[in-house]
Amino acid sequence: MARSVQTSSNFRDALLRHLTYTMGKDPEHAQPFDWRMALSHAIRDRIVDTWVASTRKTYEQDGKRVYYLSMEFLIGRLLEDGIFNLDMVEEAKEALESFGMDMRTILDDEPDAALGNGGLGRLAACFLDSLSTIGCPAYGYGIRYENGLFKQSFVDGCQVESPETWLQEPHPWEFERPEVRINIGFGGDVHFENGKTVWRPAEMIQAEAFDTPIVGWQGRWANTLRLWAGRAVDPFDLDLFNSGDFAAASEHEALARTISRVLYPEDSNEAGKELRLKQEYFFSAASIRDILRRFDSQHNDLKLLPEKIAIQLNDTHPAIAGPELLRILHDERGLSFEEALHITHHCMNYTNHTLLPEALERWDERLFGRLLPRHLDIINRIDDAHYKANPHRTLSARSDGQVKMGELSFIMANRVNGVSALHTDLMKQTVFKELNALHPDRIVNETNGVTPRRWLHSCNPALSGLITETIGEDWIADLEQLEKLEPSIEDQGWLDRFTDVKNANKAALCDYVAGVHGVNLNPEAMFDIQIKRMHEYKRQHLNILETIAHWQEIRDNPTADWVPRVKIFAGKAAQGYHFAKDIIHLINDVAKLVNADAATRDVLQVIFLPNYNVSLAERLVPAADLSEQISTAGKEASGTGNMKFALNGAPTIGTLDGANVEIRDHVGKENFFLFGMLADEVMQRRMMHDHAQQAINADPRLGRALEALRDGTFSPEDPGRYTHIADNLTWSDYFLVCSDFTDYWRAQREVDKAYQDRKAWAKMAALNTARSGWFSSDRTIHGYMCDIWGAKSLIP
Ligand code: D6G
Repeated sequence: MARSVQTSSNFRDALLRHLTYTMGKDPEHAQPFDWRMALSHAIRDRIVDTWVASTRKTYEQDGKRVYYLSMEFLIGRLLEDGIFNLDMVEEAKEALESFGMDMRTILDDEPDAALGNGGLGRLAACFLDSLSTIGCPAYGYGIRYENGLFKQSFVDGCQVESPETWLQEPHPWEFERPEVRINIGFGGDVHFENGKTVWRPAEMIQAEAFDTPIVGWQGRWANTLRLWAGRAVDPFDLDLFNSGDFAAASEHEALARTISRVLYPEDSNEAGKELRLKQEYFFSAASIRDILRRFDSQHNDLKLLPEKIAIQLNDTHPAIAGPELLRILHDERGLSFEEALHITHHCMNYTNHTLLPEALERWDERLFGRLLPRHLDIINRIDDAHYKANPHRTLSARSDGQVKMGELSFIMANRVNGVSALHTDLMKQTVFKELNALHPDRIVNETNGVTPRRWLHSCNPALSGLITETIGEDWIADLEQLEKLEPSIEDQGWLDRFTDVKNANKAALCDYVAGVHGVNLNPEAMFDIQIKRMHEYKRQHLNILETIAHWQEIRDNPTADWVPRVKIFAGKAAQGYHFAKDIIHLINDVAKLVNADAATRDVLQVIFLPNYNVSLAERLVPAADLSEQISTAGKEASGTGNMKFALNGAPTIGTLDGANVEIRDHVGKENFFLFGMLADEVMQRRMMHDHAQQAINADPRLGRALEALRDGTFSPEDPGRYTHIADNLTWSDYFLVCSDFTDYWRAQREVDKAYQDRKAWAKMAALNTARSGWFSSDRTIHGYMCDIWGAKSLIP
């Protein structure tokens, strides 16, 4: 639809028209910002054509709509995405060049929309891309945070946070919908009047819709990402203003706006917890109202709801959407409780993303009841109904003074899914063991995936070009076609070209790091990369301990035949997670010493790149030789970074955890560096009270690396700085860093050996690419459509 109607000279005209009439600039005076806005508007026009046509078609065909509710959408930059999905790279480049502008400069001017913390939010963004590519009518619903995930910088090696400001400049991708404003209530009380239950909230906040079109591959379909912003119902009190109290006059507006102000406010204090719960209800309730409004515009029988809509809860954050839909159907629309429950149950599905007990949401009943009194009643009735149907059990969404969102989601949902085969199995054996026994058909597995458009075609154009030249371009929307590359991998000429691409990507990363951070990396070295949120279970500290031991060993024997390595880290630590922040500090301190060490710096460099985000990942993933996926087995539900690296030709060093298991199955065990305990061994090992000391006693390298933390080697100005990390690893080590260290060291030396045979390494890397086709999010979405939603593509 979108691409063929315009010729490039037309596109140049469109660009100039937007520069002139949207931005009010002439080409002589326009800044990169003006060009970016003009280009974004010119591209957006093409997307809108598709968008309107898709919306119209969904109405005409009365297609089943999928609603993906998520607290996070980590979409990153949209201009490059739009240009690639519309297949307009050359046109856009030529049009800009005709005005003397460089496209890369313009693309890099766009701020990164960081409306998420990590994997869960990026998964939601990949799913939106796949839903549009497949042509499944779908909406993402979330919050329009004014400040996304904080910006990270380092001061003396320590993480410092500052507000993220993606909305400081006008955002060309969204459409404000002032006509879609929904009042959301909080607090107050519940009355029984004229045979009906009525909730009278004490406070109202308005949710206003902002829509962003999400276009799929080749512009054939576009769905909507609808984000809600908090507004005051009465934004301005004129009486207060006239009485001279200017601040109080605008107070309602300021308070209402805090609800969509920041992503995941610090929730270690009571006020923070309350805000978080309010955010969850705010966007879930606004979305449910909007979903019902759209349904009502086409249907008048509520029984049809499960046939016409499917709601997916991305983790428990939107779990309150279930009781909210039930409340509206029962209290406001007059259905019996049983009927309302039945309908709600058949509309709702829940994705579990973690087995970590501290990450499964639970709310104090008093706080919950104060904010959502009617919902607390409803949750009691849901529990009663569940108990009645299963009287021999006492499983409950409410117990010990808490509302348990995981259990609530399970009980409400028609389907519950895990995000990798291992995670789904563990879910059945652990957190939902008893619920699974009651409802054995409810849990299904949908292993995560990543969109090949962003995570290969656009972030790695040279590799994409080589693949297209070899097997044609159909792989972009049908990633399993990558297996057709296998015969070429036997051809040394082709393999050399594959290696040239990797080397060029590494050189580009070196230029970037030198330009932005003033550090010269050795492009000949192996680029060994660990990028993800900082967390003890992800074990960045295992990686840095091995790096320390490696450095010590190189110093012992500097003239040996060492394989040069660059260890690259990036990732943010939660503001209140001090241990994780100390690990960042340690990595930066190790980097300072090691990079300055004349005896080792030719063969070992360490760098921690600040402010990890989607755009930085797009630079790092294509340049990686080795992917670090080293979580304690049983802790990483899936991972998606692991898939991005494999797809871009970086073999994994990893544990049998999350989707690593399936990656290894697909790429072949000879193309994956496995180490570490299995999930059940982890559980057994933890029962030994002295597991860490035993591991330390058995491996002098580990003992020496820990000693370097204790004796202040890396922090001579503050020798005690890392004692607590060494103590934690020696005396508690819940995540079994010490117990896995020796095997990790072994696997790293195998990596060294393998990398020395560059031809064999290139083959291994290329096989990782050729065999990663299954990890497309298109495959995942087809799985959801078929096993969970019963939804269909509307693209003929
Ligand atoms: C999106 C797409 C736009 C449509 C609008 C309202 O912004 O074309 O008009 O949604 O659609 P409904 O919410 O009324 O379906």
